Amino acid sequence: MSPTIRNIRTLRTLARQFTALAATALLSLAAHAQSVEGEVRRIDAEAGKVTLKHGEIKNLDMPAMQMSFRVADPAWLKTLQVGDKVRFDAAKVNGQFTITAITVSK
Ligand SMILES: [Cu+2]
Repeated sequence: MSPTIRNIRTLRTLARQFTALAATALLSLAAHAQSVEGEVRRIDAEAGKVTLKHGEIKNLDMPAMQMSFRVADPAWLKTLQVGDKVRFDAAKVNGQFTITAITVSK
């Protein structure tokens, strides 16, 4: 076997291993549940904000309360309805409390 063919085989093996790793990483991302429980109280599409009654937000050192959040993607607001139970992640982005991920609980 020529060195070139051996190199190509090694590259193919590496590519397969990389693809398998990437798939595993994606799966673990998909399995990651948003960390905070909440309930939608008000939606302000124009302002790109949603008011949630939420549980403790550990990464923001915030107790349970009701408050309004900016959403990272305003299109998410169209998927929400007042009364929906949600799980979400929040962070402080440019000084504003911002929802970085949100899913409606089934
Ligand atoms: Cu709060």
